[in-house]
Amino acid sequence: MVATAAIQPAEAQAYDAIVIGAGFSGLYQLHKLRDELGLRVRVLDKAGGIGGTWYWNRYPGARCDSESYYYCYSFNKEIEQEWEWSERYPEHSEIRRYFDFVADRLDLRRDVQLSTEVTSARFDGARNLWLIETDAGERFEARFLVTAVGCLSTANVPKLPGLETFKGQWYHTGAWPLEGVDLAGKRVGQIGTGSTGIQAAPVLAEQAAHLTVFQRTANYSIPARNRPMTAEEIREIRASYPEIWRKARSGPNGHPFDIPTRSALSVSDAEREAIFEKAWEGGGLRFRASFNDILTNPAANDAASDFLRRKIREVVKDPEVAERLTPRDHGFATKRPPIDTAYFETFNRPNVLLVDLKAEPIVEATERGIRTSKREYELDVVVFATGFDALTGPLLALNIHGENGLPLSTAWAEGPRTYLGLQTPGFPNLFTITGPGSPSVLTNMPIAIEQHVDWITDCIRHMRQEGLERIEAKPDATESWGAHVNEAANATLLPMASSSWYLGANVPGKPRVFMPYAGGLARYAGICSEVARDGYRGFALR
Ligand code: NA7
Repeated sequence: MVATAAIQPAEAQAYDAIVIGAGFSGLYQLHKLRDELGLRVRVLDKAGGIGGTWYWNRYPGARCDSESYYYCYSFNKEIEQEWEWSERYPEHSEIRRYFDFVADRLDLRRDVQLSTEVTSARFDGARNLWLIETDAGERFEARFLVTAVGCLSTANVPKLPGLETFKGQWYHTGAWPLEGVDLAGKRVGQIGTGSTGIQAAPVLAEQAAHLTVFQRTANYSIPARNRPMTAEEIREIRASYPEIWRKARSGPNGHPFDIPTRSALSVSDAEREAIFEKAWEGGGLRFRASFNDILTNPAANDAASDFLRRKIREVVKDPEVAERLTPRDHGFATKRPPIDTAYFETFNRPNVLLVDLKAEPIVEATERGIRTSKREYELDVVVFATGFDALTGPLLALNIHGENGLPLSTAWAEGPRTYLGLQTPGFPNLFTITGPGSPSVLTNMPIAIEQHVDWITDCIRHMRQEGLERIEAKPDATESWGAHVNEAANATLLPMASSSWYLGANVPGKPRVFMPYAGGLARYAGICSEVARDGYRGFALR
C-alpha cells in the first residue's frame, strides 16, 4: 500500500512586519522599520515594479496634480537635494524614475517582493500574529501588518451590459498596458471626466483619429500651466526646503501654499475678480487657496464657481458645447478639483465630440461601440476614465480577517469605521497608512504618508521598548473619531457634492459615508501626536 501524503501548506516565513504595497507609503515604511528599528520586514506588491499608483497609471497625459518639488519625500536631505524634477508637474514616468532613485539610494529592493498578490490576511489572537497568504501559495507570519495600498488603486469599471461583445479593445486608465496603446487612426471613446479624464482627453484627441468624450457630470478645471523647471527655480527650491516642508506640514492640505486670511466676500467684486484672474493665470491647485472660505462659505464658493463657468464659455467656441461642459450641480472643489492642459480647448477640435450622458445615458456596449438612449457610437477603443473604488476598495480587496475571523467587509458593512484612519477595532496590530478617516486624499499625499509612517514607526518602537505584543483601537474611541470625521466634513461644503467619490457615490451599492478627514492635516497630525503622548489614548495595548 502506498501512503499518499496530504499536501502540506508552505511553511510560513516569519517577519516582524509585512507591508503591503511598494509605493510612497510602503517604501518609506520599509525604510523606517528596517533601517531605524532594525526589524525584519517584507514588502509585498502585486505589481511588477515599485511605484504604487504610478506603476499602474500610465494612461496618455498621466501626471501628478501636486507640483513636483513637493510631491516627493521630505525625510532625506540627500534625496531632496540631489533629485532634479524636469517639469512643474511630474509625468508618470518621471515619478517612477524618482522611485528607482530612492529605492537604490536606500537599498530597498532586496526586501521588496514584486508580482506577489496578497490573497488573505488573518489575525491569530492566540499568538498575536498576522498570517498572510499570497497568490503563489506562500505564507508569511508577522506581528505587524501595515497596509500601504493607496487610496485610489482599485479600478471602478462600470458594469456595462454587452461589454463582452465589443470587438474593439477597452482599458481602464488605472491599469494601462505597460507597453502603451497605439491609438493612431483609431476612433476612441472616453467615459469619465474626472481628474483622469480631464488629463487624458487632450492627449487622446491628439493621438487618435477621433475622440468621443462621454460625460456624466460636467466638471470644473483649472489650467495646470505646466512648464519645464528652470535652473534658477531648482536652486531656489533646494535652498528653501526647510521652509517648504514647514509650510506643507502646517497647512490644511499638505501643500506649501500661503493660505490667505481674507474671505472672498471681504473684497469688492472687482478685487475678487482680479484675485481669481491672477490665480487662474498662475494655474494649478493653488486656485483653491485664493481665499480662505471657498470650501466653507456657499457665497464664496458660488463666486469661484461662477468665475470658472465663465472661463469655460470664453474658451469653448460652440455655445451649446460650452453649456454642456458647464457644471451646475455642484460647487467648485466640492469634488476633487482637476487641473488640465488644454482640456476645454480640446472641444474646439474638429475630431472631438462631447456626449452628454445626462441627456442620453449609455444603454449598452455593442460589437461596434457604445449605444446611448439616442444612438450608437462606433469605436475601436473604449477608455474607462471612471475612477476608483476609493479608500476602502483596496483594503477590502485584501480579504482581511481580524480577531475571531471577523471579516473587514463585515466590520465596515455600513462604511469604514476607524480610529484616526490608522486602526479598526477587532483588527489588532493592523495599521492602514492613509486609511479612511485620515486626511489622505484631501492632501498632497507624500506629506500625509510621512506623517502616518512616522507615527506607526514610533508606535511600534514604543511597543517593542515596553515589551507589548498587541495594539488595538477601542470601540468607543472609534465611535467618537467617526463622529468627529462627520463633524469636520459637515463644517465644509464637501459633503454637498452628491456624486463625489469622497462619499463613495461613484460605486453602485457602496455605503454613502464621507470617508476622508476634512479637519486639516496640521490639526490631524496634532491630534495623532497628542494621542501618542497620552499613552496611546483610545488604543488598548498589552
Ligand atoms: P473620478 O474623479 O472618480 O472620475 C470618474 C469619472 O467617471 C467621473 O466623471 C464619473 O462621473 C465618471 N463615471 C464613473 N462611472 C461612470 C459610469 N458608470 N458611466 C459614466 N461615467 C461614469 O476618477 P479619476 O480617475 O478621474 O480621478 C480619481 C483621482 O485620481 C483624482 O481625484 C486624483 O486624486 C487622482 P460622475 O462624476 O461620477 O458622474
